[in-house]
Parts: sequence; C-alpha cells; structure tokens
Amino acid sequence: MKYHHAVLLFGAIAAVASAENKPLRAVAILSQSDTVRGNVTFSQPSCTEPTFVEISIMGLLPGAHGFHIHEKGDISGGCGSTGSHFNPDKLNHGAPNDEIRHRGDLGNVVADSHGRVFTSFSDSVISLNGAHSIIGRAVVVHEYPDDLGRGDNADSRKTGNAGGRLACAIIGLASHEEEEWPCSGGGSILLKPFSLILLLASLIVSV
Ligand SMILES: [Cu+2]
Ligand SMILES: [Zn+2]
Repeated sequence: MKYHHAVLLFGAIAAVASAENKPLRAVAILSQSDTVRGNVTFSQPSCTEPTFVEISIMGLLPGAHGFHIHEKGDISGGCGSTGSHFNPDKLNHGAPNDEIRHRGDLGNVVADSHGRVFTSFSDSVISLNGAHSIIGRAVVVHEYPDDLGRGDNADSRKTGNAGGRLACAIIGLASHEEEEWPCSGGGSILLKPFSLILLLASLIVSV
C-alpha cells in the first residue's frame, strides 16, 4: 500500500470513528424554587442512539412527580414561560414507552422518603441533535404525578394532570469536544457515507 493511500485510509477510518464515538452531552440545573434543587444530565453516544438521562433532585415531597421536557428554554417569567410539553409531532400526551406520546414525555420521577431522586434511564425519543433536539428547551418537575394519559379527563391527554411546576431548568450544551457539534446540520448523515466512500475508494486504489 502506497503511503498516501495509507494516509487516506487512516483519515477515513478516523472520520468514521470520530462520528461514532463522540458523545453529545447536555446539562440542566434546576432553578425557580426555594426548596427543590438538582440537576439533570443528558448524554447521547452518537447521533442516532438513545439518550441517557441521569437525574439528581432534592427537596421534593415523597412520591411521584411529573417530569417533562417543555418546548421553550425560557424562564424569564419562571417555569410558566417554558410553554407546553415539547410536542413537535402534535401527538397526545402519554407514557415514555407509549407509541403515542409527546417527545417531552419522560413520565415521573419518584422521590424517596427524604424527598430525593437519584435515577437514570435511556430514552429513544428525545435527542440532543437534529431538527427536534431538546437543547435550549427546558426540564420541568411537577407538583403531582403524571397520569401518563390514562386519566378520565381531556387534560390527561394534554398534560397528564401533573399540576403546578415546582422547578425547571434550561437544557444547555455540555460537550467536552472542541470540534464542531457532530450532528448539527445533518452532519451525521453526510459525514458517514462520505467517510465510507473515502474508505472504499482508498481500499480500491490500494489493491
Ligand atoms: Cu411538564
Ligand atoms: Zn406530555
């Protein structure tokens, strides 16, 4: 294999690898409450994989509390200005595992007897990239349990009857990478086939 072919091959492998192995990260620090404190971190191993959510909250009343992504990262008027549940697909409210749900429907967090939540889960509907990224939107923790759309009134299919907004947080970028945000502008769609073509071309040239 000639030197420049090897360089081309290495470059193509590196480009594919970097697109695959660069996790996207975001963080949200709860505010707008005198009692509820906490943070939520989001990480997505690649552009299309599920997003891993880690939640740490203190100061809640014991029991279940609705937990959602709301559409706006605007807390200028408190948690009330974060809008409705993030719902670009215009579907009914539901549970995280339901086919029909708002993108922002993450169900409930359950506080222990000390009012603390330490939990984590993966969600394949929310994403940190693409047209419906949750970056710049808000996390909201509610007063009451989310009935997950199973209630016997119309609001159940809109809000889950989760009541008031106890605390909220704007979801911000927390990536350690200095390079361009890998999936923005459909980068993942363009980059990977391009890299693969480059890889194939270099292999063909080198034989
Ligand atoms: Cu909500
Ligand atoms: Zn909802």
